[in-house]
Amino acid sequence: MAIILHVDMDCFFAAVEERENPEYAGKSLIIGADPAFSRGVVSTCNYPARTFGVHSAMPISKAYRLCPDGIYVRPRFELYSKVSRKLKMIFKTYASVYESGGIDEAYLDISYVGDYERALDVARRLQKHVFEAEKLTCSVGVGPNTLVAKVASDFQKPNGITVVREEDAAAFLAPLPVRKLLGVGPRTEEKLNELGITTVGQLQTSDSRALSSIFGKHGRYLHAAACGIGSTHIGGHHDVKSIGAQRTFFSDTRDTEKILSLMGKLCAELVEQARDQSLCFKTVTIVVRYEDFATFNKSFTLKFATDDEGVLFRVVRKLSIPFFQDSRKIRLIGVRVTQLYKMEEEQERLGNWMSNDMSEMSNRKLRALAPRIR
Ligand code: TTP
Ligand code: MG
Repeated sequence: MAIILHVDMDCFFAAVEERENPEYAGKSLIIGADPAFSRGVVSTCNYPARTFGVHSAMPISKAYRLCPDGIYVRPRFELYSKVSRKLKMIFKTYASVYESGGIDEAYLDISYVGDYERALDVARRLQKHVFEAEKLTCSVGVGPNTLVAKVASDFQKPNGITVVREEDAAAFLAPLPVRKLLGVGPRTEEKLNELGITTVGQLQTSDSRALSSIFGKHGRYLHAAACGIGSTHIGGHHDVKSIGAQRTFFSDTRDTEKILSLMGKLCAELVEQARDQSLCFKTVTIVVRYEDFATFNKSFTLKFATDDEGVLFRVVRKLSIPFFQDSRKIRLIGVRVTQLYKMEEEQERLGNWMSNDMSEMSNRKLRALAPRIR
């Protein structure tokens, strides 16, 4: 029997800023673009700000209308990445089978505990450990697979623990809106709602063949996911050839700030995933899909492999600029890194290339030597 734990930090960027700035305590805090310029979006906000209806990806101008007395702060991605790395070190001490789910979340296979009581114990210990070490709260979900565990971690935020046993999974999911399921984005949600399906329970009782005829292969997945059936396989990315992430905008856009902000987030995610596996990359590719579905790739290969987020973002920004000249709106963007090397091998390569004493340099210094494009 598999037992999977999913841990997700509470209002991550905002929580880190609150920790660093005690004067923000108790106030509504919104991390994102500068409301004075009105363009751009909210990255995240703390829980007091959420009571005004503010949420991630909302235009910052709308957030400002909803919450004019809030504190508005620009994101500091390098800081959040640093904290994320420390958190991941803590998470990893609770399971040898581990997978990062993004900058502030991870899946752990804790089947070794044997039963759900002990799993709850692990969840409590992990939460306490994270708080004591980093003064940040997280929410934890425990379930029979990654899908249920992820929904469970979101169920009692902030600072919650939700344990869902295999036999309770379908009933647990049933009252939730379909959007809560992994793989149901805004467009799938819209299509399901048009069919009169708004809750997971309605999806459970829908005819899976009818779903397949509308959604293709995804239809079968949707039905299984609604019933609480999911993967128990985590980690184990052997011989990774590439790491990539892409996102579709909720509505097509030509807003360069919004596009670059999402590009930044994708870069942070990619670097996170690369570092989790001690990988560094040499080739960076961006994908841009316009509103008419015309799709283009553009790549750049660095002289030496790196896992530096700043370098990655500079390359991505440079590659993106020509796409902003087009009159069409952008529907989807993606970032992919290939030519992956194990960090230690790359250090050796760099070390051989440079003088012997330079090969004694620390990781950080080596990273700083990574080529920069302007
Ligand atoms: P989430 O875990 O989705 O959100 P959160 O941690 O802020 O809040 P919650 O308590 O609900 O988990 O995302 C993690 C971080 O990723 C978030 O703090 C900021 C960033 N992010 C963006 O920059 N843009 C986005 O649209 C989203 C969803 C997140
Ligand atoms: Mg979170």
